[in-house]
Amino acid sequence: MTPMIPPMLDFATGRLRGAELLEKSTTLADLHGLFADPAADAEVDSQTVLYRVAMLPGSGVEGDLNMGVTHLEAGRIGSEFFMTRGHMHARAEQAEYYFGLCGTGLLLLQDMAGVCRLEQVFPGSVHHIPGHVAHRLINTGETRLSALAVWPAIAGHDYKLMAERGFGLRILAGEDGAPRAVDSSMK
Ligand code: PAN
Ligand code: ZN
Repeated sequence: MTPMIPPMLDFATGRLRGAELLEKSTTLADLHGLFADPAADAEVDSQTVLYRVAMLPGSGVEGDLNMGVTHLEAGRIGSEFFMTRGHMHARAEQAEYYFGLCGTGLLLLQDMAGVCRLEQVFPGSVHHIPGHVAHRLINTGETRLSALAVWPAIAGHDYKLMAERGFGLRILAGEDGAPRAVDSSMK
């Protein structure tokens, strides 16, 4: 019997290979209204791809797991660093793991009470995202940020909840370009 060659993940670059991947790109236009500065948003080509997710096709059945790699580009809209849309799981109790592969950034976590915390993302970082916690990746570095995610196939994505509530923190570049967390209600 010849052992099969499974799909492969290059941990240095986040590149997934060897399977028919599902790929989704998210452009600035898809994230319309998410960034704090509409004038800065309007200055950037709306078709700019901010991030891509490459996923192994999952069966979707209860008990199965999905895995995907998010590649989030480096850049800013005004002073605000590129970020993912962010979501709560549709089955909110379902947890997830993120693993930093390359680049540097932050994982913004927000619970149902609106309490936020940040974790540093870097090659080798491990992030447990409990159930009932919304999550968003932010690239604060100068190169692409790639992170592996593993989550239950039944979790689903609820984007509406966080579109309505908003995340309580924004990550902006200071005068020196270094990231700082700012209360979203402050201008
Ligand atoms: C990730 C995210 C991915 C893209 O795979 O879906 O980083 O972020 P948005 O889904 O918020 O656009 C995950 O958390 N899956 O559950
Ligand atoms: Zn998730």
